[in-house]
Amino acid sequence: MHQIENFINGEFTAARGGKRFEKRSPLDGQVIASVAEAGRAEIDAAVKAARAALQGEWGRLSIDQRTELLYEVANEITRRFDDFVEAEMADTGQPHHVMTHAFIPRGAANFKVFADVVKNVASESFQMATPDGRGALNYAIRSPKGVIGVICPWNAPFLLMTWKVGPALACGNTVIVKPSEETPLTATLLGEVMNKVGVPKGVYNVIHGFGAGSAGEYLSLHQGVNAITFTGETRTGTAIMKAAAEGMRDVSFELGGKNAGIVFADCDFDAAVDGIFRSSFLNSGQVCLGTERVYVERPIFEKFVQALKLKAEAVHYGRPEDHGVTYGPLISLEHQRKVLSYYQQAVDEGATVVTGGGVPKLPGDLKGGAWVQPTIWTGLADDATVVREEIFGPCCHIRPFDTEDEVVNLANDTQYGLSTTIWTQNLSRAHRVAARVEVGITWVNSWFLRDLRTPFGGSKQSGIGREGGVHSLEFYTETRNVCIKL
Ligand code: NAD
Ligand code: 6OD
Repeated sequence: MHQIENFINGEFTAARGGKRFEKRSPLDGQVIASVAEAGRAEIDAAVKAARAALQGEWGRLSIDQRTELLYEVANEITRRFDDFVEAEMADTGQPHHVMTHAFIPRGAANFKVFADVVKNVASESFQMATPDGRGALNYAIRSPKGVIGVICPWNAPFLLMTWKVGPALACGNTVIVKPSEETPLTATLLGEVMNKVGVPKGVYNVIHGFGAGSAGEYLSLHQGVNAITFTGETRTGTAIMKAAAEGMRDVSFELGGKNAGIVFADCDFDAAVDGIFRSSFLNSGQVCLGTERVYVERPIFEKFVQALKLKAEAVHYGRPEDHGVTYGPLISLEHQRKVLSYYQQAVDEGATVVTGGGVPKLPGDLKGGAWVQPTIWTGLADDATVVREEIFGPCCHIRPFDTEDEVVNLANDTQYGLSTTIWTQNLSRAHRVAARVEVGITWVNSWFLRDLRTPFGGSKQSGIGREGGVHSLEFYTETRNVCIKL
């Protein structure tokens, strides 16, 4: 069993008073780690260390020295690739190939790409006329914001945490990471990497615990934290925003979604089925960008539903490391209960269950895990609960549509605005519809294809701000103008 400690000022430390909590495997419900729960004393210590690091060696590094260190972090993650894969599989139960092809390599990329961004993005400059004819010159400089609180979810823990920590450190800040209580392992392992490559003490800190009345709340309320970047539920974002209002601290939020997939009859049919299968069921549907509402143009509706059903019924359940496993459990029994309650509600509201709708029959100790079947519904009204609320599970409702205007209105009929995936071979239509859907990210004939230089974030209740490329610099630095009278 893992003993997971907080990582403060370069050291792994237990919580004062020895408070700990258990981390259970989503595969079978067995306890796999004992985790130190940080209290106010640990948050104080982490903030103190992070503030001291800003004034110390870290704060004095040149951009080249800092970015070289971040390259080393990325290289060491790659050297310890298998350790990260194993830790993330233990925490989430998701299949090996999801870790090796997507989630862990992205962790390394998040350090390299943002090291490159800070080296290559110029700042603005304006010459201006003045009445004396001599003029003035304005130029902008960027300074780190200070100590950044990074509050993370459990669904792609390493990818999502490093997506914030990479740019924050590249910009010269120090960080205090609060991983989800469900996924403490990879953030802790990253502490070993930081020490190994010589990142100064106090630059990267990790405190474990829960949200309200625990480490998450204490961190977001702490006045020594200059800004908070958060990924998680919209409701939690509201609580963190209230905390950040105290002291007028900046926030960057990546929140929930109820994303639409739009499939036109002129799509490449097989590619569209594969694409919607991934967007609805990858990571057992626990991807914020995932598709829980699918709209299919009427002429191909029945054929599409049947094709997606076949794929959903062909998943291979099992332990992540077992050969041929393509599908994992939900993160926890608590989340399983939530998703199953939506499965019941869909039936209560009159859904046709095309496939799934329950718990798969699995052998041996997997019976104790947080498994649910990939589930497809049709026949629900547009105001049905499972069509409106984010479920964050492996499920989608598929509804036919007849016109472009109709489907745009349906897609936009939600409080959320994170992402859309559109499937069509008509290029004009792709551009037209992409411009009309009210989301932060639209994919055409693809899904979750990421270029880290592009703006990423949500509209409406799916987020505040954009990160990615130069947009990350906007959040992680303070831009200052210098005006020189000539
Ligand atoms: P969550 O909001 O329950 O928890 C996220 C983090 O916030 C955890 O570390 C938790 O301990 C902490 N937290 C909870 N209450 C808090 C409080 N009052 N103060 C401070 N911290 C608190 O989210 P989750 O269940 O871990 O993740 C799933 C959610 O995340 C889904 O809604 C999903 O859509 C969203 N998500 C969004 C994106 C995006 O990019 N938009 C990406 C991934 C996940
Ligand atoms: O790819 C990313 O940078 C990102 N933030 C992905 C979010 C996935 C949500 O589950």
